[in-house]
Amino acid sequence: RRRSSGPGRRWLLTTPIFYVNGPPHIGHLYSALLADALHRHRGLLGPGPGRLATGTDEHGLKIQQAAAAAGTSPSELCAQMSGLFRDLFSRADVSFTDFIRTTEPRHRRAVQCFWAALQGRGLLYKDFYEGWYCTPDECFLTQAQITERPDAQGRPCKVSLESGHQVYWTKEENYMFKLSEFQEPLRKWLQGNRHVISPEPFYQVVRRWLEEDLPDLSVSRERSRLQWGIPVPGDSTQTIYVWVDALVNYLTVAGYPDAHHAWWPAAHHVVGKDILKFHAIYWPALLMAVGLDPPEQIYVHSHWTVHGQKMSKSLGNVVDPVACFKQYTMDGFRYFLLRQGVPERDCDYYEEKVIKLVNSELADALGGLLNRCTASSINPNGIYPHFSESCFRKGSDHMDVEASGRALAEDYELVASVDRLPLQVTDYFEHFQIYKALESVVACVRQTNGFFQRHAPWKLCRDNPAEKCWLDTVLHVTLECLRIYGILLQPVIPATADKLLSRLAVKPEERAFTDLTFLPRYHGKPCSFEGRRLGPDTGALFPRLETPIRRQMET
Ligand code: MET
Repeated sequence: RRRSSGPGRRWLLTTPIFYVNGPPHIGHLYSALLADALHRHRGLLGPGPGRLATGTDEHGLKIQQAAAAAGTSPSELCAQMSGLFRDLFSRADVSFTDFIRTTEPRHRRAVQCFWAALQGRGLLYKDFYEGWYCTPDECFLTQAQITERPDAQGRPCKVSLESGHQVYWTKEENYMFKLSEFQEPLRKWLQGNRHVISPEPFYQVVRRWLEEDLPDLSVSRERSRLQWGIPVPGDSTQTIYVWVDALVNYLTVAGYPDAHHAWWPAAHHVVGKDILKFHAIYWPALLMAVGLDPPEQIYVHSHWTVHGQKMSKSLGNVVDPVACFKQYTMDGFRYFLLRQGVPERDCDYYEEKVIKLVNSELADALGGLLNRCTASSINPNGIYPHFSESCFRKGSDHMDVEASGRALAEDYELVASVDRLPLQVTDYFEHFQIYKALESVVACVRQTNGFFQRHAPWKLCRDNPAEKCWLDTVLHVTLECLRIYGILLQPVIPATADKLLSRLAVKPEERAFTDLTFLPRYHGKPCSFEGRRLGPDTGALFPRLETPIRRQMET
């Protein structure tokens, strides 16, 4: 079992840096949220040192053309679009510690140093490159990777098999990187690191790619065709290929070329499956080429469809994340994407699905539970009441009703589930299965609601000492469950978790994973919460989302 986190381990988590030829959509947001949740989760396991970097990929033909089409300069287009990404991620509470733009001087310097290192090791040579190039994907394709399809006018045209985007024949003098020399080292690296790419099916995909031919890679373009990029040091007729430029951003944020040693190779990259080859083949090869270690971890996710269709400008179904925050709240939408997003496969977004999920799990199950155990009718003093061992007996034969106190077998099962939950959640996060972590939290929330319902504390009488004892214990256990859920949910729904924990009077310094000991009194330890006054009531934890009127009228 790998352990990619844990106290004392450094991590440099990264998202892809995003192309600025268009505004951000939910796919970009999803990448950033996955990385954010991992970053926050590790921060809760123990204090750093950890970083989370994101940013924008601003060079290349595609941006040059987008700017020309918009009648603006590339630098203006980049500044404007990069600002949109940055705003979105700030608004989404993505806890990035660095936001890199590839047009920054620190990056230009890193790329030029990196290039010089490649050249110094004799791994670049000039040659006539001839082949297919796909501008929207910014990549070179082999004959086997293209197919023919009619264009809008019905004329036959060549397109990429994978993306369907048009390709065109290029023939020019370029610098080539001796990628072919790295086929064996890459195979060895993967063989020795079965967990380096997760989920597992993507690891297998990369292994298969490495069984095929690995030709050398063109790493520059003629400056006459591509001006918007970093010039090749010492050769003003050539511009560095945008993917080499982009990948080096991970070193730039680590402090390359002077100060990256503390952070490299603690790199953990979150990437979409469409850019897997760049991250799992080209990037490790480039790193090996300059004598650096490949990344420690590559987390791969799939894409979002909308009503079963691919998002595309031409279909007009691109989902604007800012509108989603307005409609579902920030935490509501964060929760939806991370709870429904399964990295192995494409997932589908539609409005009703978000509303249903968020209402049932956040508003009803979690919010309802908090409401029930803090209601003044049931908890008139507004405190964290006492736990009584005579009601829940540790180590008793739970099937023996007499010896087990008032608690039933199902109640002991609840305690066992919540005891197990923190480790389970951490394990799921470490295996990049955040959706499963959330699923297991929700299962416990439902179990706790069952517990509350089963014992109907509203029917117990405070004036009867035995009943009061049991009533307090039921409330104590429920509040303890909520405290655990609040702590565990912080990486995914930070604002809601904060609201929940504040209502439970859990202080900011009591919210790390080291504070997760559940129900200490049951385990024979002191509980610092007993008798504590609850925090102020600031209204429903998560207000139910309304189905939009538009939809109501349609149905
Ligand atoms: N700009 C690329 C994309 O958006 C990612 C580059 S990550 C080094 O697909």
